[in-house]
Amino acid sequence: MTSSTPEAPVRGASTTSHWGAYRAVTGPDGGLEIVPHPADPDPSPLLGNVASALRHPTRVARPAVRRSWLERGPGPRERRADEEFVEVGWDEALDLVAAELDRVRRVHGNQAIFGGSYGWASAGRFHHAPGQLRRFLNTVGGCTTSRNSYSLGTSLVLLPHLVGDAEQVLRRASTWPTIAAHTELIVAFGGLPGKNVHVTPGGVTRHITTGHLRALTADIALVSPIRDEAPAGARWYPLRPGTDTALMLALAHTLVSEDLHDRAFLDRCTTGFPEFARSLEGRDAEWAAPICGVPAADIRDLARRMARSRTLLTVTWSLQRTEYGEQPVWAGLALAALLGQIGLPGGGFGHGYGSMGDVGDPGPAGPAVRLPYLPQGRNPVEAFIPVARIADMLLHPGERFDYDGAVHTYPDIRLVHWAGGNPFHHHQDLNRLRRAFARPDTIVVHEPYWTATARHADVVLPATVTLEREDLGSGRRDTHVIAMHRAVEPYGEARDDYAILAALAARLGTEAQFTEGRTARQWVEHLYASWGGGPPFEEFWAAGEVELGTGPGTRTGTASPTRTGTASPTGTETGGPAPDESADDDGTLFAAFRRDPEANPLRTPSGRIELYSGTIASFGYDDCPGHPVWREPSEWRHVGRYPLHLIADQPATRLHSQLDVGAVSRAAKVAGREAIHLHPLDAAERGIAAGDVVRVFNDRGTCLAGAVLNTNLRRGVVRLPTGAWYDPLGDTCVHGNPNALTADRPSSRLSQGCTGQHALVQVERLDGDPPPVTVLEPPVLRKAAR
Ligand SMILES: Nc1nc2c(c(=O)[nH]1)N[C@H]1C(S)=C(S)[C@@H](COP(=O)(O)OP(=O)(O)OC[C@H]3O[C@@H](n4cnc5c(=O)[nH]c(N)nc54)[C@H](O)[C@@H]3O)O[C@H]1N2
Ligand SMILES: Nc1nc2c(c(=O)[nH]1)N[C@H]1C(S)=C(S)[C@@H](COP(=O)(O)OP(=O)(O)OC[C@H]3O[C@@H](n4cnc5c(=O)[nH]c(N)nc54)[C@H](O)[C@@H]3O)O[C@H]1N2
Ligand SMILES: [Mo]
Repeated sequence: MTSSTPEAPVRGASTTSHWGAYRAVTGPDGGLEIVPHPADPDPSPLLGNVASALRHPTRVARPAVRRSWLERGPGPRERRADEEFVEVGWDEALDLVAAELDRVRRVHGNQAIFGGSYGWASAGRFHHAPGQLRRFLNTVGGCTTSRNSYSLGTSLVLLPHLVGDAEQVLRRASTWPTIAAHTELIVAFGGLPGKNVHVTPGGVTRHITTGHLRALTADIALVSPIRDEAPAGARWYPLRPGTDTALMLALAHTLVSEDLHDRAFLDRCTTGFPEFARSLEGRDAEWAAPICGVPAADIRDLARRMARSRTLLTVTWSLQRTEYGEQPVWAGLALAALLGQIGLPGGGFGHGYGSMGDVGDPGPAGPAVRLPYLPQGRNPVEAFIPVARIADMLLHPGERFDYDGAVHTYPDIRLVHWAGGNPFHHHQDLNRLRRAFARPDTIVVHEPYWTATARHADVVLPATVTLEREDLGSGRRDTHVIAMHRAVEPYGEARDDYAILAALAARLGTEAQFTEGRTARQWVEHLYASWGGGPPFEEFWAAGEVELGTGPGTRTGTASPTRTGTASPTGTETGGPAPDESADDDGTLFAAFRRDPEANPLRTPSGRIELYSGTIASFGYDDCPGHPVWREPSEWRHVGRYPLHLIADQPATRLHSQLDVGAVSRAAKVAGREAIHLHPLDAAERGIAAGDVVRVFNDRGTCLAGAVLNTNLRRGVVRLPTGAWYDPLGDTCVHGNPNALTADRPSSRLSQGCTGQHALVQVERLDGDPPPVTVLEPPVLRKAAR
């Protein structure tokens, strides 16, 4: 990576990514150099993965078909990651996939096709792979889809019941400048992890969050089992993982028993305080202290400080990615309501500060931009799953499941079509997912890389990466719309997802409907024109960007630039089609509600914040009753045999599993495996030294990792981030993917969200030679004999 100054504009291809805008220039040695956008005050270290991964041998060069599928045809089968693949020509691959799509829809109906295709894919409004795939599948009769995200699967179901709208809490809370001006105390459940804020779905040109985090003057109570990356001067409350709700209830108990709660606010703006207050009986600081490992005196003291200060209570998204993940969000909201500061600048409740770069980012001056996206068409199939129920669905066709007050049935899936995601990274209990992937007749994957998902597919279609195609890109609070130029030729025979799907559509008779007669470039021009926010396209393209709020005609205060297409509830956490994003920020919706709750009611049954929800209570779910409760995680029954709490959080060195073969990600590996952090005393007890290869295991599986000793962990807690490319040898991932260990257990019957953040494990030193990592090489590939 080299740097640049605004005075000396860099030529080369402009582009953007989920971790920032940059240019690709040809360096003196003819290689590609990645230069951060000159306006970016704090470019992401993840840019260092791009050039090294671009031509890595694990790129998929040609269409490839699993040998057993090619020879014996579609059908359930064990799909081994180490089976041989046969490389075929594009025409043959496309004929095979089109014929199989056609067979499945004719014989079993379109609901037998799973096109949920969850995943972050790449930035770019047009070439967003899951959106492309769903548009295509909708032209051929539709498919079973998925709802919500792995990011926020629990909160997106819960919050509408409590405040009427998840967006209200997620994106319209106080901005960092407002926090700097007003907040005296930040109580950060889950911390404010700086490692996460370089990422915003769809892109970001100016990374400002790290700067704001460094400049914070408020007192910070860091409530987390991990102290890494805490802002300087934060006071650490090293609680036991999964016990935040107990701590919050005890804080609430202290406020109520010492009469520090804001009765006027509770009367005017909330419903259910009496029920909530009753449920706090016996939930005092002495009760919570042994559960969460925070002394009772500290709990009382913190509650009192919260009551005397302008307090922002924030909960990271990680806390809801757990069993009973509703509870810390609901209890946190209720606790903030007791303080009576919801709707005041710099006070109240926040969700996701430090989880994503755009939370708290004021964005461009003036209203946020509504960007165009590719219309998805209409899906006539009604079957869906909450996104993290993928393995359940494949293993249990016809079985019923609860979700948000209704009962649904899992469809019988025969064909899985995935583009832009890596379920063998993102899903839990990967040994179970392997059994689930044995059930369908056919699995088709579009991928630039030989990821574990590609290696578990039947047909792998090589996709281009961003630098090999043209697009336009911008994120939710971005200050720029970036012209994404093509910098290099496609790798091998890789094609754009759009071209792949257009060719499939041609074989199935829907090409005109899918393409509307446009080339990829014409679509990019069309989307740009329908946005209507910048100078003429040619000017935009030559300049490489439009800066929002400065150029003529940008963000005409008049009306929002038109969006193309219909809003879709999926994909917004992944840079996909976004619902309406109006420009309210700085808590203005809550501010208006607080000023006059009768005139500006919330979209809840009571019009107010629901500390008790009659609706949720009426569902009768044992695992999510009508008010927040502390529940011991069911995983804890294994604590005798598996005494260590594993935290499987987001990796600092890449985005999920993306570009794990890149230089920054590789440089952080220990003995070629993902690094696991252990407290030195926990390591010493097990005879583990820094740099050792260790076995991390429980009843579900095992993975190998490289030991790092870290005193910033609570004792008994180990941290192994997600995203090492899954490399199975039996039930062991030799490369360090923590989803070999996590449970495929939903948050609750209400939301059915992902719970991958936590698991209990044991760790021991691996003696002898560790088995080699194989995922840095492509699988065994044969040329088709003809
Ligand atoms: N244990 C545990 N598991 C977790 C989490 C956790 O906290 N703990 N977090 C979860 C969360 S929040 C998330 S969001 C998920 C993330 O899960 P994913 O979004 O599935 O992860 P990515 O690695 O980003 O996968 C994107 C894939 O798309 C491919 N790709 C990129 N561009 C293109 C393209 O243009 N076309 C095609 N066809 N493919 C492309 C990439 O190579 C990559 O393999 O993981 C979840 N998993
Ligand atoms: N570099 C990088 N940034 C990313 C991503 C990435 O892959 N790489 N992914 C992006 C995506 S898709 C998402 S959804 C967000 C996710 O944002 P989050 O879900 O908030 O992020 P995580 O890193 O999984 O977890 C944040 C922190 O929560 C704390 N924590 C874990 N368990 C507990 C607990 O029980 N109690 C308390 N109090 N604290 C706990 C740990 O300190 C952990 O580091 O991150 C985004 N940012
Ligand atoms: Mo996420």
